[in-house]
Amino acid sequence: MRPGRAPGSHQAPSGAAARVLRPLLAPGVTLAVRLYRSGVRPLPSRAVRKIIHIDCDCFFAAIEMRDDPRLAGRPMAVGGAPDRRGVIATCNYEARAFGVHSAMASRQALALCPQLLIVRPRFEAYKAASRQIHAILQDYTELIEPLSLDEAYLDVSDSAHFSGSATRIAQDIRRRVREQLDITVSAGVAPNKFLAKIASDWHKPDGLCVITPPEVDAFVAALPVARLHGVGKVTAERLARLGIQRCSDLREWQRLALVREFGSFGERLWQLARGIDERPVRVERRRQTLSVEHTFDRDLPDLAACVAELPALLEQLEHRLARLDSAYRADKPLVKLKFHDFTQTTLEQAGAGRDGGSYQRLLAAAFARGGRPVRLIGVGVRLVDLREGGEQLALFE
Ligand code: DCP
Ligand code: MG
Repeated sequence: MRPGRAPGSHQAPSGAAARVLRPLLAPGVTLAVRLYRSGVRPLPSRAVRKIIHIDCDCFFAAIEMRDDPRLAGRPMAVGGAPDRRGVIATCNYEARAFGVHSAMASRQALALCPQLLIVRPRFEAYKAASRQIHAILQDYTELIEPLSLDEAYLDVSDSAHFSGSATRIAQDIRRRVREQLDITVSAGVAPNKFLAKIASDWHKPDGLCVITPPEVDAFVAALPVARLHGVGKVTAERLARLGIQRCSDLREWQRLALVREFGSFGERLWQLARGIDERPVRVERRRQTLSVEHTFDRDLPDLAACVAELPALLEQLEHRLARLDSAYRADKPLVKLKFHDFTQTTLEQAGAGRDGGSYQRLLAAAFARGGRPVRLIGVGVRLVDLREGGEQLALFE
């Protein structure tokens, strides 16, 4: 990837808008982001970024196959027992060929693939491998955002390694993980986080995909909307009903029309469809939500049964909120439901209070999306990080 100007980048604003906004804003990148979010055209204040996303291939399963080679070359999974309510944490690619996947009930996995071998997880081994990978990543940049044990973003825009070539850094990381840990990792290189993450998945397993700035526009246009961050099964179905399959379809929608249809997520959809994602790589991950959830021993058959569980969950949530770091402010309420078939949906409502009535309304709306017995209920709040000037941002939104 070579540095250059992003397609469609714009000059700094001038005139009345700048005069009104400038006194309220901090300089630099934040300025760009804030103005952009305020509706003024985007104005990248620096050269295009170089983001790498790395993601190990069938991570828990890869560690198990490495440590016991008898497991390799046959369908295997890591997870809970098929009796009771065990679920698959992950499985190797041989098992995936049978349709087995993460979060599937172990019993269902065995029905699809009777010869599947399911081993119990060994979290200590996974954490040790994760620490080794992290140590490798730190040789290239300090700007690392771990997402889970096997996944991280790196911002190598200012890295001096390999003459600043993000592609060669990604190749080197893959080589070193293979040599030192004896597992494979896929990597994506792109100008932002959302595309880097999609890219790391593009040539999985053991793949590298690079999306250069000039390639972004065509790549995103052809991208199925279901691949977009935040578009789950329910939203994908809703988009499909509107005739939106690919980002090129999404681009035909006015920004306001999307906001009307999807609330604040409509704004995000509008941006993603154009390959825009200004989120920085955060070294320290900020909490974005706080929630409590419970998986029930028996599925809850209807809405009334779900509503009956609300008071206990809300009480737990209040306890957690009481211990919340003062750097955060609790904002809108959210409800998550996982249905008996493991599909899930999350709903939140801007402007609603955190009272029982709000949660009950959200629960009813979430239940209506699935209309199936419920396996898990989560209740939570979205958080505003007061250190990020989130309160100021609200002025412009
Ligand atoms: N995991 C889990 N339950 C899930 C999803 C994942 O316990 N529902 C665990 C097991 C995975 C690990 O987290 O090995 C990493 O998750 P990924 O989504 O990256 O999946 P894998 O690394 O297993 O596979 P892939 O090759 O698709 O990245
Ligand atoms: Mg992975």
